[in-house]
Amino acid sequence: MSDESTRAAPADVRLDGGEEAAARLRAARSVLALTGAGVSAESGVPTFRGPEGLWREFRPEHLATPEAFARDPKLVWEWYAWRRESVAACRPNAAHRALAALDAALPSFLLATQNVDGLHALAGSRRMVELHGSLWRLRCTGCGTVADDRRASFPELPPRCPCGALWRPDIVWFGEPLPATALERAFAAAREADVVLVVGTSSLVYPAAALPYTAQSAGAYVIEVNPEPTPLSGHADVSLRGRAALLLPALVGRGAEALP
Ligand code: BV8
Ligand code: ZN
Repeated sequence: MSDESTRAAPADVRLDGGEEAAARLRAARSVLALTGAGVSAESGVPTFRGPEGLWREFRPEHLATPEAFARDPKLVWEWYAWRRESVAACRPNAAHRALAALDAALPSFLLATQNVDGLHALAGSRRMVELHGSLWRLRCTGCGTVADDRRASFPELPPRCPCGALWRPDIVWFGEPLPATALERAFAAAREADVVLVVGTSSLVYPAAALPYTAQSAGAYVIEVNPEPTPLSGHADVSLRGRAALLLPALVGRGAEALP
């Protein structure tokens, strides 16, 4: 993990057109933040669709499905065990901390994350929904028990619940519905938001990717932070090209000092 991502951004970071974004954030009373794998990239967590997104010769889309789990639960669990082990060594970066600062400072705030790595909670985010579940929670395929589990490794793969059935990661796979309460909270926040901050996501996966559009049609100002263009970039009110760990502290810093 590079340590420059853990230091706050220098105050003179150029926001390249983000001055209005910072001003909108300063004036906002209600903010929805939507994050994806890119916000954890500078903590050393591989993104899904980046060059390092491969695991052995597999693509995530081929492993993160109920069909893959039914066909080969051991292979799917080897992927998740590998991800748990690599994420366990990662720490939140300045982007995670900037979002936690926004959470602490704003009257109305929600962070809707697609990430399953748990780094937002570690950084102190409180008003948060995990739209795609968590690497650190298991769900029994037999009795339905859901359990927090941070074991560094399992005695056997695939692991079994005391009832004898297989545990599965409590993660939303492709083709599976998102947790209803989390999704409702996220869309309610989108309808109320003055500003939506979309950070580190390729904006390809639905229904999470629909949130900024819902917010914008309800009058919100949409800010995107991503080093690359995405399908959202042409629709966002401003799309800041850059790394989250550098731009977010600058954006929020200029916003946070005057936040109500
Ligand atoms: C649903 C859990 C309906 C796994 C994930 C055909 C069949 C079935 C469904 C569909 C279908 N066609 C479309 C769909 C819908 C599908 C979908 O949207 N597919 C896409 C691919 C077209 N959606 C679903 O299946 C969803 N469920 O629709 O169910 C339903 C309803 C009722 C009843 C039954 C069914 C479920 C979606 C959730 C899937 N699970 N993850 C796991 O994590 O193990 S999605 C997966 O992609 C991850 O969760 C990830 O969060 C998500 C989005 O990816 P990103 O986070 O954006 O990551 P990515 O690598 O793509 O991009 C990183 C970005 O960061 C890049 O833009 C990069 O430029 C940027 N970046 C890099 N470095 C930085 C940075 N940004 C800032 N700073 C940096 N330093
Ligand atoms: Zn069980």
